[in-house]
Amino acid sequence: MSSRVKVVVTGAAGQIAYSLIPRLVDGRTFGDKIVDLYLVEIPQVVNKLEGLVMELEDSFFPNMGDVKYTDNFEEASHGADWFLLVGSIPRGIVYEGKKIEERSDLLKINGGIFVNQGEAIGKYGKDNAKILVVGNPANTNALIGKNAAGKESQLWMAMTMLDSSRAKSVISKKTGVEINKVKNMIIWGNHSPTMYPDVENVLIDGKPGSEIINDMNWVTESFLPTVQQRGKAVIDSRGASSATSAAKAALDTIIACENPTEDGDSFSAAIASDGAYGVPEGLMCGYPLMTLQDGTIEIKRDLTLSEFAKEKFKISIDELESEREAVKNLLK
Ligand code: NAX
Repeated sequence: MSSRVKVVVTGAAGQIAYSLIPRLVDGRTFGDKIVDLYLVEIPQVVNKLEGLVMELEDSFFPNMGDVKYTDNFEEASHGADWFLLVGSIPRGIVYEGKKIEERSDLLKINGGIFVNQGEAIGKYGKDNAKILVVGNPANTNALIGKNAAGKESQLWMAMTMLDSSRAKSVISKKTGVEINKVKNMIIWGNHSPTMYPDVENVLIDGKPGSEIINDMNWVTESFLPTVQQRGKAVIDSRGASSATSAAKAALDTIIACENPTEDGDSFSAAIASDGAYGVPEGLMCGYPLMTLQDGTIEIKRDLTLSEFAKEKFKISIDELESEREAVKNLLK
């Protein structure tokens, strides 16, 4: 019999979740494991999940196990292997009469949610649970959650895979190399416009970007702003934030964690710094990660950053530090 995996998804009635949840049980993300789902929403909309569950039942997913929904996160968290924390208030919506555009507003509104969810994950999640925070501001929400959970054996991550996929797409278009031959696409720092997508250590058909891309004007005037501002560009066009691409990135993060990383490659996510690459300890920082054969996830440590890269990376580290300062009352 196949083994089982229990996955908790918050924000389950939201737009990312609508694209994400069916693909958790389609037999691809978790291979042949049976996937039990526990879907979580706020009380005002939790009943909408009945309809989503109907659709899942009607979709013929042989790998789908038990599906439950609730507005009680604690109840959902018991024995879970994976937590996909998508639920939060996105940029651009009107909340209590104010349009939420600023990161500082997002930090305040969303931070509180992650204290409660973190405590429940620490108490009731599996000891080796993996937690992927998608809801923005993702890095600092993850910092708050990890701190509240207080369990080092659990792995807290914030999603930067979407930024990495966006950067791969831009590089593929620029160089004419197929997107699946663009590897080791690292996002250093924060999932915010200060992120630094590493155009030098990326491997383009096996060769480093520092050899292939000899066009610093393109890097500074086109590549960096395109990747850093892509989320805003999607919002401006759709009137809603990235959804299907964000869902795909969450699935790709799970797949990257569940399977060994190929030699030379890495995947992007933010995890707690242990001081690697000079980042202050504890900050949830975007790093190049590798999944080893035994399933351990580690920071890839053998990369060199140019002075240009260090300068860009520092801007994002400084932002992460100021966000940590802004939520210090939520960090016990
Ligand atoms: P939606 O507004 O469509 O859905 C969010 C859902 O979360 C809502 O249904 C809401 O009721 C629910 N929710 C709020 N608080 C909750 C709580 N405490 N427990 C459970 N559910 C809760 O937003 P959507 O477009 O799905 O985006 C979700 C989050 O992802 C936003 O914060 C957004 O900014 C963030 N994003 C993160 C990305 C990343 O790369 N890390 C990219 C895409 C996206 O911008």
